[in-house]
Amino acid sequence: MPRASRAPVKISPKQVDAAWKLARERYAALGVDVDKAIKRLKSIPVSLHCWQGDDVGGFEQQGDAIGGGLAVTGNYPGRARTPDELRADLDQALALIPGSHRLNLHAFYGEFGGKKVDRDSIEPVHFKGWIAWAKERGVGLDFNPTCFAHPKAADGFTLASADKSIRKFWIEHCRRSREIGAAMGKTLGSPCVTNVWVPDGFKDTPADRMGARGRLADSLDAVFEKSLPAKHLLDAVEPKLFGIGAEACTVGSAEFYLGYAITRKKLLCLDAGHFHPTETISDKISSVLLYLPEILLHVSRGVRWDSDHVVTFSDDLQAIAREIVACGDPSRVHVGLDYFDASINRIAAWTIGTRNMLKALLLALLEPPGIGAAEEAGDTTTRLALQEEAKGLPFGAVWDYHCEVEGVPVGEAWLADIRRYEDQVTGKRT
Ligand code: RNT
Ligand code: ZN
Repeated sequence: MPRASRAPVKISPKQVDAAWKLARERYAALGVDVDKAIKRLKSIPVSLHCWQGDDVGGFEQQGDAIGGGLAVTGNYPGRARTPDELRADLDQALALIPGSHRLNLHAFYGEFGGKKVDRDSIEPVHFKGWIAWAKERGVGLDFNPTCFAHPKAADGFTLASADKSIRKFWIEHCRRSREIGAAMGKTLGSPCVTNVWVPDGFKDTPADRMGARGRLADSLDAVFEKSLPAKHLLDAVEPKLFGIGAEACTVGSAEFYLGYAITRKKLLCLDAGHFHPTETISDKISSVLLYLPEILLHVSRGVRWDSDHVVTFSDDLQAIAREIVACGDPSRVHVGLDYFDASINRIAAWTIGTRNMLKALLLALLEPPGIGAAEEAGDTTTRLALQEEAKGLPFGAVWDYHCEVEGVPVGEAWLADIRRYEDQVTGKRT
């Protein structure tokens, strides 16, 4: 793989400290307590999605196409091929990200010891390696049933299938996934957000949308029949606009799941790539938090047909982070990432996206209170002026200081670690 020949620029602790001191004063003048902002940032975990590490492959070794309207493009070397490789890669990424975070697992990442364990037979024991890894690191786990990449999902339908035996199979898979989530939450002492996303949808105009949606609602009710303690498990459901091969109608649409989540008291998962191109999830957060105590985010980046590009420090991301903070209690919003790019170093993809998420949260936590005060006074001119001036404030100096204190590389220096790991580990994988 081609590499730029430059060595990453290192910033000395002295430089970091000098810039931080000036930044702190500049923010203080605007009424912003920078130390408090950093303290709050440290209390917000981001759930890293395991599937960036192996192109949504999983460890069943069945060779089923990914399906479900999902597509991963790129062939950068070094994909994790085993649970141990994936865990080592995650350790490398986590070492470059300040704070303590979570890991979001999919059911087909279980450790099945070379045996064929079908999705309707998975058990907590298949995840004991992951639970031990998480426990050792003080990392919380989140979970997802995997309702794709399977012969019984090959026609694009799972919980909403017209075939009762197919529905039964996926109901059992999702029920077991909840039990696994609850076991993870119990062992780790932190609730496991278990998110149900199904790909079900029609390529072309359906004759009977209502029938499919009724079946999905009934299947979900069967999945959630057993009540499990909220201190171990939080159920979430995830809508989508369309997927490849499901362009005309996705059964689990935004309206479907908004109604479902509110009536069944589930978390709604807002994925940033699952709406119309001009729609943003930032604007939805405050609305859904009026009706639901907690929500889940899949922070992603939609680009044309794809909903899963690496998260960049975009206006969209900044707006999402701002709304998480502005709602008053960020603990009501569970922040997960959801993207997969196989065209660049996968550990860099995790690192870039997670660091961006945290940077955006920090920026939000540093918002000058004058902006809100101007709005309260009805002075929209001052609001806009302050919003725009805030964009030039030295938040990067605060971020660098945070990285320095947390013992992770400052600035682009993390890239050197990934290159070293690439030379020694991922680059040697075939
Ligand atoms: C698919 C959904 C879903 C998946 C993961 C792998 O469009 O976003 O969350 O990306 O479960
Ligand atoms: Zn998602």
